[in-house]
Amino acid sequence: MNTWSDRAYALLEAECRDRGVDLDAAAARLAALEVETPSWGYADSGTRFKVFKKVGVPRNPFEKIDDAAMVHRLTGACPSVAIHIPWDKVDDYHALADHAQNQGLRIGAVNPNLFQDDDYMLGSITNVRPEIRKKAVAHMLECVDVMRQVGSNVLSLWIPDGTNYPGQADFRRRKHWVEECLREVYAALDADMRMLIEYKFFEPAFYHTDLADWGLALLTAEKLGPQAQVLVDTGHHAQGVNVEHIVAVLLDEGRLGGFHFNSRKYADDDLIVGAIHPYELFLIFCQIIQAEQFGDEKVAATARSIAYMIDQSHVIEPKIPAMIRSVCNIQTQFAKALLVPWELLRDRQEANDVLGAEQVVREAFELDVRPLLHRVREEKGLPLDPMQAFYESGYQDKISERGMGGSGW
Ligand code: PSV
Ligand code: MN
Repeated sequence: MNTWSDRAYALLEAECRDRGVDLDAAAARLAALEVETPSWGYADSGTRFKVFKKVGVPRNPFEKIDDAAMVHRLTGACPSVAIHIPWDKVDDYHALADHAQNQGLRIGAVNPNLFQDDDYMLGSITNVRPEIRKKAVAHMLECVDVMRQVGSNVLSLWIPDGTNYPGQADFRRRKHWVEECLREVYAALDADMRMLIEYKFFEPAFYHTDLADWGLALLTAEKLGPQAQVLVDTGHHAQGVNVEHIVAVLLDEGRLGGFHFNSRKYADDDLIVGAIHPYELFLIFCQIIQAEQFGDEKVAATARSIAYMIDQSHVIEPKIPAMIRSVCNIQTQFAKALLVPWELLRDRQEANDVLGAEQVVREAFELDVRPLLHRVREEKGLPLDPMQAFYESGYQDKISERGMGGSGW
């Protein structure tokens, strides 16, 4: 360790000792944290106004995996990559999985795409035309088959369906179609596969969406069975919604399956995780760590099986550094949540000490956890500063040879 880290670590150690927090246990849990990166985060993407083409962007799914592998080499925390079909459609999925494995990666969640086909303009699994609903189901079944070929056990579903105007469609009929179609897909899952259901209250539809919120996603998951769980995308809530409360409820019900992390200021902005509301991210992790450590068997098991995934689209940012920054920001807030003195917090809650309890949580957020991150990286033989290591690696120059404008939406 360098001298600054040594001094800062000693300070952190003293603070943890004072609060009765086990720093070694925190380091071990932090070292085990895995965050999945999305293949589409390495590709060209944009807003509805413009897709900016970039030099060095992957030209195919294999090159997206190369970039994801680079992020894993530098952070040691991203051993899997999510794919989106058909964006990542290839002739030979075994070859894609082998390519990942050769670089120390595995394929993670498989994401069907029900939002880019002309047929889906008025809905996919809620379309009033049965042949379109059938087509959407067939696509999801194709994705289950892809899962088998690449060795994935997470089917990650986002259903973009909704309406723009009152009267446009019948809510209850559509609700039945959602259940009917997803039941068919659920029935095709192998025993070790999970279906994660993502909700979003707006966009592309603006009057209503069929899976608008965690309540609807949970209701649907419960109707399907134990292999169905809810996925929380941090960008998919109205302003001011208490996401950590949703997380706590879903954990308690054993139905929190995964996250799509990103940051938002206004809507589903897909910015770098932790860039806009780091305290919210920390408070989400607080709920999870508390559930891991103090939840009953079901709750603790649910917390330990959460699929942590990033869902970002980089429009103006250089894509690989943006991903590394996101991973580091996740590690930072996760580390802080690991340092909350839970027993002290419980004492203050029992005493109805409002400000005392708030202080316990806030002070963990205010800790400087950089030396803890350094310790974990050093123990894993990783660069202490993955961003700096990327800039010094020459990788960006190497991928410039790919030229301008790779694969995008
Ligand atoms: C929808 O906004 C979403 O969050 C879903 O997860 C999609 O699969 C993803 O974005 C596409 O970028
Ligand atoms: Mn998402």
